[in-house]
Amino acid sequence: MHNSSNFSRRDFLKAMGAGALGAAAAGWFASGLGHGLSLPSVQAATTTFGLAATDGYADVPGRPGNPLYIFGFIPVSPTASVASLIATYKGHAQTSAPTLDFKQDEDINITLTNLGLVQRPDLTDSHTIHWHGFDIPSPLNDGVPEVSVAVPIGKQLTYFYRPHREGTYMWHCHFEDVEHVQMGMQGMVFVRPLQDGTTRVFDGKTFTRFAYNDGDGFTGYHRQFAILLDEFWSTFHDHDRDIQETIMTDYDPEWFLMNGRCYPQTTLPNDADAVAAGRPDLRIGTINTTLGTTDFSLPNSSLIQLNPGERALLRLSNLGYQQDSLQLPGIPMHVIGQDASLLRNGSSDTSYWTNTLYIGPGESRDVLFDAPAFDANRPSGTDGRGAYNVYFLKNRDWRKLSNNGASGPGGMMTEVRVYQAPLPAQVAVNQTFI
Ligand SMILES: [Cu+2]
Repeated sequence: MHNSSNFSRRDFLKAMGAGALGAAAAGWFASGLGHGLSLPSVQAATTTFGLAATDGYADVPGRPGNPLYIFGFIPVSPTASVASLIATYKGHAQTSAPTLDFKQDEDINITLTNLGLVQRPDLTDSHTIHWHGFDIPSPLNDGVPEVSVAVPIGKQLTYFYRPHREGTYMWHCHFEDVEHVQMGMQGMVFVRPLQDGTTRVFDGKTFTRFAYNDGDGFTGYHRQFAILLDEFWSTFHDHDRDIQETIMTDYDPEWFLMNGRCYPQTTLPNDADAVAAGRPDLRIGTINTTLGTTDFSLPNSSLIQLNPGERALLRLSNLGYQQDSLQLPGIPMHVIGQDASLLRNGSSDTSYWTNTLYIGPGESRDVLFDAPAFDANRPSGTDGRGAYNVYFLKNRDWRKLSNNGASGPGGMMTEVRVYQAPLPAQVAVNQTFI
């Protein structure tokens, strides 16, 4: 902790207006529904919600019976006591973290509670929330512990935000950040533009939702999907479990992730247990070997479900330590945003069409693409929504399409499914229909 002697944490909370907590609507979580929170249908002017930080385990394909030790953030009630949160959630981490979806100029209160670690009671690390790429007026809310404060075990801190710039970002813990990010303390955050809710016609399509305040519907979309790219390196996770040091320059990850999962986990629904989906070999509900419980430790789907002709917005961020290149064979990609900036300014349009998208660590991209017509002659599949055509959004590096040498395709890949029968309207980002 870096508390100064004349400004206590209590003063800080008072200054942040923590007394208003609980008076406003709950946050709009894209996922984590299995933890008991529901999706409110209305965005309030002030959004208040809670996150808890702890450890847990995640099953990864190609390593049966030996889940990876992880750290993570889970969505919790912002008004629950520390004691009740510890009793309920300690040791039940998830990764990736809940996707945070806000509107421009909205006030946001996030209460972070540090529950401590079950597997490593000796490790007394604090945690923080860092919104990567944002202009933050006060370092107190930026989560860099060396220049502000962090949350010790058993304590709570309320962060305050009012994001003024729309776009796609990412967030993570900044305490021992190379370690905590690799261990799983990372997620997507994006800011929807004030233009949302207005109607624009562009390219002959009618839009009410947009990636940016573009003025004319240039960034309009019908469905949006936020996908966080990352890698898992077993050495780091095993060493953290076993109280050993790791030499980070030996970084050699075996799992390449979208929203914390490897293909084909990536195509399973949000929060679903793969056992229930008929694929017990792909458990995303993990047996917690320490607590003897089942955790939904990989809750966030990357499945992209579309109706023919719909325009999709892909919000991509990379919090791994390697550059990635993504391809979507059969569908051209229009890159309209980079690092939360619209690639157009007046008559200067630097957006581009590509079949290979490059994205480095700490970077984000906004990509639009149109779902093709349904074609009964294309290779297809069938799920609970009926027949679909499948397109693969995948890393172009074949070494990142494997799950630690297990047979079959794996790694950083997901499916774009274009359905014959109409899907319901999308209410939440990354919503899955089963
Ligand atoms: Cu942390």
